[in-house]
Amino acid sequence: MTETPHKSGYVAIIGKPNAGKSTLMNRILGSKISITTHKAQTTRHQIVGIYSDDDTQVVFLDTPGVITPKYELQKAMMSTVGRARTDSDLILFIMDPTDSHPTDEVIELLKSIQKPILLVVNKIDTLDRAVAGIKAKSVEDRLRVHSTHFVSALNGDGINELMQSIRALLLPGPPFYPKEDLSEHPVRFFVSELIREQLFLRFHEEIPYSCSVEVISYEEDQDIDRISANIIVNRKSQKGMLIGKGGKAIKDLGIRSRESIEAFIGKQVFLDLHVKVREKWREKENWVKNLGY
Ligand SMILES: Nc1nc2c(ncn2[C@@H]2O[C@H](COP(=O)(O)OP(=O)(O)OP(=O)(O)O)[C@@H](O)[C@H]2O)c(=O)[nH]1
Ligand SMILES: [Mg+2]
Repeated sequence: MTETPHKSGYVAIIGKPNAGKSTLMNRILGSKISITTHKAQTTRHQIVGIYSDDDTQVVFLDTPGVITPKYELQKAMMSTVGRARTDSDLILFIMDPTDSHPTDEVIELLKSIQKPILLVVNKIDTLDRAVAGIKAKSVEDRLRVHSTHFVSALNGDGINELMQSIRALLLPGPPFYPKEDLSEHPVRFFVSELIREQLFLRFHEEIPYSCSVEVISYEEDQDIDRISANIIVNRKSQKGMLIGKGGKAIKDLGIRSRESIEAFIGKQVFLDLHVKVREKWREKENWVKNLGY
């Protein structure tokens, strides 16, 4: 019997905002590593998600949705996409066939790339396969793709087949991370992301896009982790909206965030939230850098 060699590689997940990139990565890993919401531009960083089995390790790079950047934060987000595109061995181009806006920016970003691009048509649970096929064709006509896959990141349809195709394209190589690792970010990072997820779920219009979350301290006690975090807003008027009447909004945000952090780390949490104003932080390069983007 010949032994199959161990394979490994980096796979970038790239696509428009809201296409389901983070949902897809979480589905493949079977674990919520990257936050997901119904709002566009949820993901702001490169989120590493590590898939391992006996003879494979795939390091997925989830990325922010591709847009034409308007302010410094978005510019930093697009540099992140560019880095993932460069650092990966192959690319998953995730598209949402129910999105009526063109995919021009993604095609532009990927058209000169000399590595395999797998077109992943997501959300097939929501529309007719033939319609999805027509949408896929419109991309295939403009971009050289290695293969096209129809999946539902939400219910898992087509995910095993997609993984088989990814595996087939990987080169023999050792694992980069211990096999039990799922990611590489510190707990503080996940905490700030889970708070940001609640901001996206609970606030509207400009608010979630104007906030950043900074974990100020993290103390581990035997039975409880004590976490203090600042929510940075872009304008003074947003502070009042975040706090709400009699502090109700921030209190509710704190409860929901604490619950999701507790579910993530499997331990009781005391969460202390404060709102800070950094006038126009999104537009200032030093602040954007300072806040970890
Ligand atoms: N019906 C359906 N909804 C999906 C599917 N995949 C993702 N979604 C939904 O699409 C929305 C966006 O999902 P995300 O995973 O946050 O999308 P994203 O591409 O990471 O978005 P950004 O981080 O903003 O670029 C969420 O409401 C998901 O639940 C799918 O296969 N079917
Ligand atoms: Mg995302």
